[in-house]
Amino acid sequence: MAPQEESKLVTATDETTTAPEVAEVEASGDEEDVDAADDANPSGSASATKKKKKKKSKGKKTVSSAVAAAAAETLPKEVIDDIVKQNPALASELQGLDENQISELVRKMKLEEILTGMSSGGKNRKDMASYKFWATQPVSRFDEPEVELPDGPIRPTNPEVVPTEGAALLEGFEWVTVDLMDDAQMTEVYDLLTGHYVEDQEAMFRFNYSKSFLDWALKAPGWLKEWHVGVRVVTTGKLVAFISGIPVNVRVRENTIKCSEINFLCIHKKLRSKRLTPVLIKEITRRCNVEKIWNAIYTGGIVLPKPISTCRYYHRSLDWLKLHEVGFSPLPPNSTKARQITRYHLGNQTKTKGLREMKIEDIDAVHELLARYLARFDMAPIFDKAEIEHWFLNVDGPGRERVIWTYVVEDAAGKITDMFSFYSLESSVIGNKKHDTIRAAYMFYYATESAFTGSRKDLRVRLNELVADALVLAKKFNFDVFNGLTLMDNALFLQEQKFGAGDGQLHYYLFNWRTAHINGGIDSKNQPDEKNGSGVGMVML
Ligand code: MYA
Repeated sequence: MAPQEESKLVTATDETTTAPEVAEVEASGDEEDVDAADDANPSGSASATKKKKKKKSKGKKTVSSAVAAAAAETLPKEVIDDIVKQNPALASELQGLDENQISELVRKMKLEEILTGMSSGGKNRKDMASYKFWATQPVSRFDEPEVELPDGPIRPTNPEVVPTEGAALLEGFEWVTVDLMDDAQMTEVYDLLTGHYVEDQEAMFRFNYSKSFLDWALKAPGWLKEWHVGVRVVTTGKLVAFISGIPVNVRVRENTIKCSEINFLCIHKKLRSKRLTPVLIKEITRRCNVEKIWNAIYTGGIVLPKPISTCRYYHRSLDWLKLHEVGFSPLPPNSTKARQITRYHLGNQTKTKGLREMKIEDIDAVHELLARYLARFDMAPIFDKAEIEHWFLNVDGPGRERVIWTYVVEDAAGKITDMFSFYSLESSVIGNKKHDTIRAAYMFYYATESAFTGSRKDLRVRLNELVADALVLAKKFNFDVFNGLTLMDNALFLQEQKFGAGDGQLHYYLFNWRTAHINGGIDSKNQPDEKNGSGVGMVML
């Protein structure tokens, strides 16, 4: 699982911020040991160009044809203006074009293109060849013919040709397998990510995954030490790059694929734009292939060839004033601080009868309920019981910070009818005098019998009850904001529970697996798609 890219509220309406995206910022601090590596160029060509990819997608299959047709042909001008306004990624791509050019471009775009900020024929248009590395990889392409191919691998696999050793790195660097059972090495990964991992576009916030979080995320059942890959400077031993995988079974429509879930790709700021990323990706691919794993799932805030789905970030303020003070939540022009604080006020009591924390005895029931619930989506993990225990039950211990909160609802007959969970992920606030962190709770998995016993309206009502309680609990545990995406059935509660749109999107990718585009839960106006929901049932950390 892997969520990516810091997002913050957008200003359009009463409640919003701006969204997360990969930001490559100037190198800062912590530089002494990597200076020797300044000229490192592991793949032979260095490009210092600051790139932000927004590409044309020629998806062979698109989302609901009605919506796509509307987006492509029939949108009136005011709707087009609205689409551009609601979608910061697209707006930034269209800067500098006149009104007619914008209308023309947006009319020609498919929904999935609008959502990723990719325009068909605009100034951002780039062909596949411009992705020097990704054009060589077994991933779906933007320039594929619009014919429907069956789901399946893109490239045949051949265990005979898997190299037994990693490709040579440039002199001065070496591959290492990071031993995360060793606290000192875990601290090195933590330090690298804390200083150099994902930031928002304006470099105001940076994800700060705690060591407890990394322990949880990187030691999931079946984890392999060899999939925790590092690059060190030979002379100093300094860890300057990292990429990881964990094993996961993912169902994509009717196929279940044994995958690695790739996450925490990070390169020290002093080593950016030196083409080290392709080398890291090839090495983790090799190590997966050694284990006979030929497919992967990953997410990112940037557009690469080619998203199978795109979700949008939403944020529910819990401590509006703090979020405002750090620049996360702007004050809407038609509001006051006092009104904003009142708007986001929450009581301190949950309301759902039978709600309690999940216990070890609930594993079977949660496993069964969640499996049925996730079967409703086009793409979802297939968890076994060990994974349910790992992902949902909090592990206490000396020096461990709490990462996961899971609640179940037990009815009068002792049956588990609902469950929900959220995890904790702090962000460092960069350069703010008053606050140095934001404590964010992220919506994780949930499930409810209401999906099977009633109408979509009943499901909506139940999810709103559950999420209202989740917000109360998150507030009680001192979180400042509750984040979610437009995946699963989130479109049914985001607006009612006062989540505001973020300025970030999360793109989902599959390596070596072809499938049609999956609905990310946003409609042609980049708003939660209450009617169709999302086909994404996979939450990435
Ligand atoms: S997403 C989180 C990514 N991490 C960050 O954003 C942290 C902060 N940023 C950094 O550390 C660097 O900026 C990174 C790029 C490392 C992101 N995913 O080395 P370069 C391509 C994939 O000169 P840098 C996560 O963890 C780019 O298009 N590719 O670039 C999931 C270009 O290729 P092309 C990316 O800026 C990771 C090339 O790299 C990404 O110095 C999933 C340039 O390399 C990205 N996020 O460093 C990885 N960013 O020429 C894929 C840039 O083609 C896994 N690039 O355009 C694939 C499956 C593998 C396993 C398969 C098993 C079978």
